[in-house]
Amino acid sequence: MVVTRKLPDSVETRMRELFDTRLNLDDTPMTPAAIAEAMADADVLVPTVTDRIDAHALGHAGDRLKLIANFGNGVDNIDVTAALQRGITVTNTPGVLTEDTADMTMALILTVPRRLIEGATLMTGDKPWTGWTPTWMLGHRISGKRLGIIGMGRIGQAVARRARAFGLQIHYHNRRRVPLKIEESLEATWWESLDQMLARMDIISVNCPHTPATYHLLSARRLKLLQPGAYIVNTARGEIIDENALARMIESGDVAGAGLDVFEHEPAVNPKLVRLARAGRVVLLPHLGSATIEGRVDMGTKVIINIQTFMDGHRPPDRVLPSML
Ligand code: 8YV
Repeated sequence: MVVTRKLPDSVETRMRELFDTRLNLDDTPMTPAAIAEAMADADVLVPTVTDRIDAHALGHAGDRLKLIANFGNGVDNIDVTAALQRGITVTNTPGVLTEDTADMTMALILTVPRRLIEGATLMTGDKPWTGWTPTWMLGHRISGKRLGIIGMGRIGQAVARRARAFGLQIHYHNRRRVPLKIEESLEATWWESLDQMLARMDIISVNCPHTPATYHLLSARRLKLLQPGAYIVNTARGEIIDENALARMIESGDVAGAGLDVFEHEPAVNPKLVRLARAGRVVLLPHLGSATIEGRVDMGTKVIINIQTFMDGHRPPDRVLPSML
């Protein structure tokens, strides 16, 4: 079995105890050639979001490769259809990073309108703080505003629970309406039309997976539907937003600001967004949504359970099925 990146020590130790494991102790990202080589020899591959397991890479898979146990929830780094066609099972790690990702989403929902980063940066800057004034560095109130959640799965619902406690009104767009019981408990309003929802929200939170259907879901056309005072928070995947269009609209004042934890071409960050961040208009984070030691250990445990179950001849619990794509 080949693990492409350094994982928490306890996870690596357990993997070594249970399986014949090749680890990546110095955490150097594997080149496509190194991944191809690993896929040719291994029975199990444990990749992460930083590895591209596309149809070309899968073309190098040896007959032995039967399981790709992704260390991560999103599987947009893997061509799952091509893997399944080759008889390779794909698993992911759902559930264990829900609360951490929702916390980070809520943090951005607070940080952007309340100008936390600008304020914190000022306190450690070259110029001393000149003192409190009644009209200086005013942000916008969270309470009473309308939050539009795109993608009301586990993470979207966890965001909604938090947001309600901050007095936000919950609205959502999802392919399928969620059960009435959940809607009622969150006092959430379903919008069948994403366009109509976008036009009426104060804050948008992106919490859906990246699939061919959600690529640039927030296109230039849809971004234009937003109110000029609206903010966007994205802790899902950069590809869901047309980043260039978003940057242009923030620059021109047609969107108030954004909090982004994910980017279209990670680890590259759009220079326009970096300029806007320096100007205090957007907050950028380096894909920290699930970055807690507890979360990463839980993810590792899920990966191990998926592999062990598969090796024991059973269906692993977190199989990625074509209907999920
Ligand atoms: C993970 C993520 O850390 O699980 C996901 O989908 O986006 C991240 O929070 C990453 O995928 C690890 O592979």
